[in-house]
Amino acid sequence: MSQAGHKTIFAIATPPGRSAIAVIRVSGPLAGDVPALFGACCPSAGQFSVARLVLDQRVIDQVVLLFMKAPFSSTGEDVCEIHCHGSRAVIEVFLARIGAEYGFAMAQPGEFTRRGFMSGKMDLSGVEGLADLIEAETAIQLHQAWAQIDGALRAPVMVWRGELVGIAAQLEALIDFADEDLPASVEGALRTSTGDLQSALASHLDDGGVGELVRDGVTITLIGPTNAGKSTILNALAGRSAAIVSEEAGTTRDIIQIRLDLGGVPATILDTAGIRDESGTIEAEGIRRSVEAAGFANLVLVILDGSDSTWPMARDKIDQLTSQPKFYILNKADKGLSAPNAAAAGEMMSISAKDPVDIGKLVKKLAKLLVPLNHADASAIITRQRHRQAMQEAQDALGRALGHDFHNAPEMAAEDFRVAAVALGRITGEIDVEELLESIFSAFCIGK
Ligand SMILES: Nc1nc2c(ncn2[C@@H]2O[C@H](COP(=O)(O)OP(=O)(O)OP(=O)(O)O)[C@@H](O)[C@H]2O)c(=O)[nH]1
Ligand SMILES: [Mg+2]
Repeated sequence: MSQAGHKTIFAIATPPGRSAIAVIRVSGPLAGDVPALFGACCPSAGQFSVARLVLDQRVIDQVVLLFMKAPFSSTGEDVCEIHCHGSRAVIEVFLARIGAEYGFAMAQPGEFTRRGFMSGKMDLSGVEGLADLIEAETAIQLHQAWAQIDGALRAPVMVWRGELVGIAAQLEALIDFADEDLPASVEGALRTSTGDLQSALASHLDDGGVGELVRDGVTITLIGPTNAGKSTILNALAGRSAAIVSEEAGTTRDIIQIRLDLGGVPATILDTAGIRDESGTIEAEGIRRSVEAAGFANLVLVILDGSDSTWPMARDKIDQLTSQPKFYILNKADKGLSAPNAAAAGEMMSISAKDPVDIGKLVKKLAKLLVPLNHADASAIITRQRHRQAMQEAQDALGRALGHDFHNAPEMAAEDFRVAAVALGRITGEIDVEELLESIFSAFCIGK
């Protein structure tokens, strides 16, 4: 893309505030002129230099300057970076001086990435991968983000799309020769290719949603009768005293939340008010919130006092409150398990919240329950709902295409192949890209 007509944009690329180093990034046709604004020479393309930047004959900072020539930069434009000391005053002076120069404008959030996308440096799934990388909290999230950036989804989608366009073109050619018979071998080959495509799409669609799970994280709500040990378990999982624990029933009222890395999947764990009948207004509101929190959890962890013989009744009561997937913990195993005959092995686990070994086992169990096939290993290529929708749309269109008579209605089949190709094109951003860009680019707000 030509650089002409573009403003040169600039922004601080590191988080605001004091830091050892801050980076000011400039991209556009005038990027190479920035060092001269401060009495320094621009380094050669692909090189760096150390320079004292001066304004009104006074040193502002000693910096490292980097220069990348179009198109060999992340935006595809000339890019100059100033690595300065992370002092508010230094940054302020640099930004003010650059902003005062004709042809320069402060970058909008995500504008560097947008320019990279527009210049063809990245496809839409790559831009999403970059946004995911910035948001990543666990190692598996970052591996998944890098797989996206490196084309784990883009590469197969481009191949499938190319094949679909090819099949549609062959069918369209037949429309002009309607009277001639389509040789059986050609139709057979087209149907086989379509079947192979369907299998490829199906194998990825049938991934148990693990990519979205790794990206979005999961919510686990602890719920149970008062005094069962919910807050004790939350604290043990957090490794700190996040919630008040006491032998008084009805201690927790508000929802308390912690974050946990569950085998690479980021999890939000919610501790809630204990469920009981006789309670005051405030506690009743707490209980209402508990049930509400259970309603949006990926997993409800029902905590019961296993040493109390009434736990089977308590379990039945909780079962009435929510229909979300549940797993049951019989806590206080150190005091001896009461009513052992009522325990169902598969969906229950007995622990002592005070035993770190048991807590370790619980973490493992949760990771297993929440990560389908236990393979949160960043191998899934579908990481967003929109990828899944587009691939499902393509899959449905292929099913319809195969239902047509290639001899008598090639145009109908060709149309369905085109619909499938368009659906896949949305994944990489070749089609319908504008409405998606704003939401994705809003992730790139660092330093704004
Ligand atoms: N012996 C034993 N005591 C436990 C265990 N877990 C919790 N407790 C004790 O049980 C009491 C209640 O624990 P909490 O964690 O406050 O229980 P809770 O379910 O959060 O209670 P509410 O917030 O009132 O609903 C405290 O005295 C804990 O020390 C356990 O595994 N073994
Ligand atoms: Mg509590």
